[in-house]
Amino acid sequence: MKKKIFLIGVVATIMISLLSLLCACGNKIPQKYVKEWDEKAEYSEADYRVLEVGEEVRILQLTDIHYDNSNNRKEDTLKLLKDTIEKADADMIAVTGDWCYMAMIKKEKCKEVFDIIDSYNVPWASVFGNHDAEVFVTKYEFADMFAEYKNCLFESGYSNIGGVGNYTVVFRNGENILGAAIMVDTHSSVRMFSSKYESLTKGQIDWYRWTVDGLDALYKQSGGDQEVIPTLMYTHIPLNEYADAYENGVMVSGENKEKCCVPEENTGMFQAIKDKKSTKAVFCGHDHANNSEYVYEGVRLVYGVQSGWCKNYADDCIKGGTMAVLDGKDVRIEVLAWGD
Ligand SMILES: [Fe+2]
Ligand SMILES: [Mn+2]
Repeated sequence: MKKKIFLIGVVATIMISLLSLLCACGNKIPQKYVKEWDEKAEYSEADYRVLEVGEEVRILQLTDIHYDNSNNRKEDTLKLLKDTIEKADADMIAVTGDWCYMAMIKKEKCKEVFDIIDSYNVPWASVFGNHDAEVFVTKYEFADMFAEYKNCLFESGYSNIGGVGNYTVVFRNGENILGAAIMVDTHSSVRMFSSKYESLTKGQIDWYRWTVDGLDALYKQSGGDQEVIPTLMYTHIPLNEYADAYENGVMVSGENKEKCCVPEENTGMFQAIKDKKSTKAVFCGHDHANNSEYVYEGVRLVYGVQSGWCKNYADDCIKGGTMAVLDGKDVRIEVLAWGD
């Protein structure tokens, strides 16, 4: 019996090693996505995309759609997406990852969801979830797919700071800048099938600081009258401070029905957010049973409401989308519950 268990262990180890190797090979950066960041370079027009908006900007967050075989309500999911987008009347849609677990679905199937979102002619941005590129499909293959959609704002971003899809969207009303959304890739598990998560890199945090400085200079040139340009951050895996907020923060709304699955190590993004005084709110997904909004040390930490279903996980939680309205000073946050 022991021998049998040992053999199973050996086979499993070989399989995992082979899969890891396969993924490692797929991680090579295609030449067209190589873009080196130099901290000393000046922030320029190439560093952000612009969205023309009115006097306020409405951003609809959709998250953890999971259009894969863990989703036992796929038809409802498509209906939820359509209903929520129609109800939201948003200027931008931000999808914060876990579109579909790629080990459980074919790439083409995932495009059904992209097609629906793109069909509304609302610009949409996305960051990756831990499951999107976990097996078989790389983030660069996703980037290729996103590039086919005329309303998609996704950018792979600098290739030497860590992650794929760290980028910025500036909201402009004529000559005035209202604020910006900063999209941050929160990576995957430390190794395949683990529920321990990688941390944000030093490169990403340095890039964030540099980006806020650059954005603020633009903002001031355009006549911005706030102390610092107001920004929102969109990610997938919650920052470590979500767990701290759960313990010590002030809950504004919603509920948490599971623990906050944060990275093992806190590398300091929240400290950078506090130092820069720009980011009013952070929006994440990942923990499907959590949809709380906390204020923690002056920053709003928001869990987006899940926009899909996974069998036997958070089935009884509110589903829908999360609306943020940025008016050039502050942000109002509202849950759009599906079925209400
Ligand atoms: Fe998820
Ligand atoms: Mn996730």
